[in-house]
Amino acid sequence: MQTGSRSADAPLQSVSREDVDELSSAMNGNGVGVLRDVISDSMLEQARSYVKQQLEKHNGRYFSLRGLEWIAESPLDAVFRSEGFHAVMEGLYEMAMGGPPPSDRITPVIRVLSGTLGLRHSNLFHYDSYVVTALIPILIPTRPDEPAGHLVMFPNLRNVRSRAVVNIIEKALVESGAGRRLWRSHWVQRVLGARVVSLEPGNIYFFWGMRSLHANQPCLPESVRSTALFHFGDPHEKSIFKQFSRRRAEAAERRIEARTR
Ligand SMILES: O=C(O)CCC(=O)C(=O)O
Ligand SMILES: [Fe+2]
Repeated sequence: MQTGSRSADAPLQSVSREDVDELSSAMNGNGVGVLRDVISDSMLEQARSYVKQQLEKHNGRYFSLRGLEWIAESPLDAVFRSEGFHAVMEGLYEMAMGGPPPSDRITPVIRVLSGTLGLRHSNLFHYDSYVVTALIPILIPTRPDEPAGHLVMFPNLRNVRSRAVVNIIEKALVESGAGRRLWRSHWVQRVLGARVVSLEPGNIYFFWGMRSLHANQPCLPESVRSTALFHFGDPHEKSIFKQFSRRRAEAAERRIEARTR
């Protein structure tokens, strides 16, 4: 159990076992399973105020926050702590892996794309380190003359790697500069059957983050695009090789920061 208690009287309490089955089939089929209209307008409004407030603290520049601190002070905490949400995440993991998850920890992340640093954080194709990813769109650009920053994915391009070291080497290659230039190309996206997923606030999008190479498309530097990601089930969490991939990710982040100064 993670900090804070789970709440039964909260969003997603009416999600059934059949809903989880349906999500899983959609994720296996076209890459994404969607729970529609499960985040209320008032929760979205509050989440947007939270984003606005945080963006001011970050001087209007791209930022992302990871872990238990931000979620505790965000309105999305109600989703994060709900029993229904945990049941969906655990149910999906078990369906994919045929056994219980290594822990019941969900890792929450918020991303706010804004300015030129936001552009640099677009089209960064990657595999997540977790089997199940849930994405809640908070703020998506909607003017007809501006790009919305859609999610693009190559659904289920690989299987979950049983060995951590294989996973780390493969991620380093796929997420290299050359690799990313390849995935960004429209031709490669067409040939490999990439899917463009337009995100509608109110819905929750589920996909196999560890199997599906994915990134967000860019939006205008003067627009704000914000998503919350919930990662669940890292089969390699106890591996001694984990620190290498963490260091690689941190170094990549520093390089992106340095290029926009
Ligand atoms: O913001 C998005 O649309 C995707 C972000 C993502 O894939 C991640 O943070 O792992
Ligand atoms: Fe991701």
